[in-house]
Amino acid sequence: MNLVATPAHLSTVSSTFEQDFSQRLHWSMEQDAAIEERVAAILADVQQRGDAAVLEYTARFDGLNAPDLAALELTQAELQAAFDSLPEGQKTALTEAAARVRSYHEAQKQATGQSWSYRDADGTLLGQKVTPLDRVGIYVPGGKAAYPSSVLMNAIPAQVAGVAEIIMVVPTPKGEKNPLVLAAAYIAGVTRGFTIGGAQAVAALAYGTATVPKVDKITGPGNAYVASAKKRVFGHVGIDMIAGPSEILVLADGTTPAEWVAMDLFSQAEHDELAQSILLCPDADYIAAVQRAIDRLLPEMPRAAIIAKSLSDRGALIHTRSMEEACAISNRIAPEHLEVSSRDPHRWEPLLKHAGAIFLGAYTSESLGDYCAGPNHVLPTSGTARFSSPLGVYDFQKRSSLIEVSEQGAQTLGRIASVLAHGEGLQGHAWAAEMRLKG
Ligand code: HSO
Ligand code: ZN
Repeated sequence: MNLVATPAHLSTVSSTFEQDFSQRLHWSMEQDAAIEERVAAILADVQQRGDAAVLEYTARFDGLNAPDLAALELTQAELQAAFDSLPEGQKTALTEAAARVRSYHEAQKQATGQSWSYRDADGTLLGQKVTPLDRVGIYVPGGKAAYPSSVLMNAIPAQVAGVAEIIMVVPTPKGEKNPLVLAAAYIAGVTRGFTIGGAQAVAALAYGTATVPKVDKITGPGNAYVASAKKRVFGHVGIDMIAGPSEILVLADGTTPAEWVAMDLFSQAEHDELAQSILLCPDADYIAAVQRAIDRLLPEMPRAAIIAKSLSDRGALIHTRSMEEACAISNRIAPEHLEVSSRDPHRWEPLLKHAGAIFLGAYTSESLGDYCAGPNHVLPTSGTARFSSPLGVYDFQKRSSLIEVSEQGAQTLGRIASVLAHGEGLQGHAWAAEMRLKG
């Protein structure tokens, strides 16, 4: 991993630092034009031909042949059987993780997902009614990145929100099902599942086919085809976010064992060669210790090649002048995961504004958050934590405004509305308000 030069004070960051830094941080949101074209064609085809088109693409791209789409549905019995046949240790871990994720999201619903109303002085009732989405689709990637934990993180908040139907799609090349994914679907309360994936699965969920029901929103990560398809169907259905490669930024004061920090950097780097791991620290000796730990531990890692590529292309160990400066740089990066690996994390936390999830203290490894701490691991990446939030119960709810104007309120509001409606030249609006005025 490269040691990026010490930045000068933030307001006068040196131009080479800025350049090197922005190059490393850069993550193109642009889609490949060829992919865009292919995805557009697949979406149009599925919209037109429904089941038959989905079946053909599944045979072509996943090598999975079936007489009809119904044959690619996962039955509830199959999901349950997958769970039942897991080794005890996996059953317990999955169950405990699901319970913690559920409790966290229940607390979130309690705090942020309730209807509310009040009456003003005229007795007029004003409020907001919160309701769940009726039906959502969850995309679960297949192959290398098939994460059962992501099934929990997508399905549980939907269920807690009160979504009646949760439809999971998961590409299943050659029909080889991942038992942990099916078991997680069972534990999380997925209603129906189909072994389809790619743009064709997104299209099936967005438009509906004879077999796959049309949903109201599609969540979950996927490859470039899935990302492109989600963007294209947005508006027709809701989507959550377009997830980029994983990121971790560790703010260290030099008091955590260097191996712990090295492994935390590895834990995101091992996801993907494009993943990003950054350390910010005011202590040069500690940075050198982390570098030595990286060199020592890397050869033992089963995914050493991916980690090495991710660290050398996009990683950085950055020597800052102070922890305050490290916090300011972190805010500019707005990382997906931010570890405050400090003896005194609560001193720094108030300075941190932009991050998908903030992990406080030496014992809080990011990996615990990925699986079982409770908060969601679907988080904004690529600097989007500046304006967006973790996936949550609120993504599976919507709000309707509630208004009940009293007779008295109609007098007060009627006079205001009448003036404004005349100002806009809308006579019907004005008269609707004026008719309710007394005398
Ligand atoms: N860190 C990933 C989630 C994940 N990690 C799943 C392990 N499994 C999201 O950024
Ligand atoms: Zn992870």
